[in-house]
Amino acid sequence: MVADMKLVVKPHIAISTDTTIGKAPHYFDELPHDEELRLANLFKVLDVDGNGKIDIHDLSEALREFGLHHRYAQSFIERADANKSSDISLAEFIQYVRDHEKNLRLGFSHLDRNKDGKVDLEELIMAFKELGVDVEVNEAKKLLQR
Ligand SMILES: [Ca+2]
Ligand SMILES: [Ca+2]
Repeated sequence: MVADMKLVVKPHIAISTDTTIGKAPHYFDELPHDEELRLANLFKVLDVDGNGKIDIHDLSEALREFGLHHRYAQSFIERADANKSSDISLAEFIQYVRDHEKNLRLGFSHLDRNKDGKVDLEELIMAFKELGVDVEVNEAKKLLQR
């Protein structure tokens, strides 16, 4: 797994307060700390080179690792990059995912009729669409098989 390797290679040096992922500052008061930690960990996986920002190269590589085409990387960065710096900071990432998860939950509760809490193919495709990623059916299948 590339992600695991990168975690080992990544130096444990605090670059600055806003890029220290391990002890993520609490960005959003309304956000439970474990939820923020979950998003910070996801951010860390996507920040392939571990420099505290997700740029097009990080995301292309991460998507390739997930078996997705890198064309999704550009549209995601354009949508999430609030300050147009061409990369995504942890704060931007959390803000973007949170904004879209509100929509996602509405979608999930509608779709998940038997309330088993499992993500099926349809839900997964919809989840990515909400994030601005138009995943094709065969690609979503690959994700579920992981
Ligand atoms: Ca990076
Ligand atoms: Ca940015």
